[in-house]
Amino acid sequence: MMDLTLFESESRPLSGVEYLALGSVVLRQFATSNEAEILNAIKVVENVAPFRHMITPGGFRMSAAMTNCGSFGWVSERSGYRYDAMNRETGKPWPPMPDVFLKLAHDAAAEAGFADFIPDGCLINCYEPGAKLSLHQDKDEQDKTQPIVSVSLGLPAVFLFGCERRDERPQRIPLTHGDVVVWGGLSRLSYHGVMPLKDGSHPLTGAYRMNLTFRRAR
Ligand code: MD6
Ligand code: FE
Repeated sequence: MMDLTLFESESRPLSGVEYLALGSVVLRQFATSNEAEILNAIKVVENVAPFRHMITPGGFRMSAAMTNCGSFGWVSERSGYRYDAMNRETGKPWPPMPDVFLKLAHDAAAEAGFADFIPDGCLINCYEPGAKLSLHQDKDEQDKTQPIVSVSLGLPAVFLFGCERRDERPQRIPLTHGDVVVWGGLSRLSYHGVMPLKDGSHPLTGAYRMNLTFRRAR
């Protein structure tokens, strides 16, 4: 992994930028300075749109619990994956994207070289020990020139990233609280996933890992 910290401006000395592949980077600790505000915003969202375990088209219960905010929420059901403006569990639209989320996603994308990223959806994943995410591509979004911005909070996880085909060996990237991964450009359709979460306790999230995945769906 090439370390690009030498090229950083002095205005952001805390965020190390690590190159993953063409079009993708890890911004170490990019979200840490706003952690309290971000975690409060998640509480506000989940009060309106509670976390739930969605069912995959293959009939499996996803091990991470999920909810959404913004104009479009990503949902998985027996009938398939889709973006939906309504939360069918509550019969209401998804709660609005908190300003702190919008700014975080926009600024992280800009830092990674994707100017003017305005997400219209944020999928929030809540992992407990043992929960995982199998290798997959994010391909339900219309405009593949827009990147994906993924924010990790709480317990550490090993992120699998970087193969163009599902049967290739992915990179294993340890992610800790505050790290942000941005992928787009030539790696926009890279397969990625999350290894089963290890037991642990984090001072801010307890026995959970939270992940915010920002997308431009439409
Ligand atoms: C993560 N999540 O939790 C990454 N993609 O670190 C994803 O990549 C993801 O949770 C598509 C649908 C749901 C997800
Ligand atoms: Fe994904």
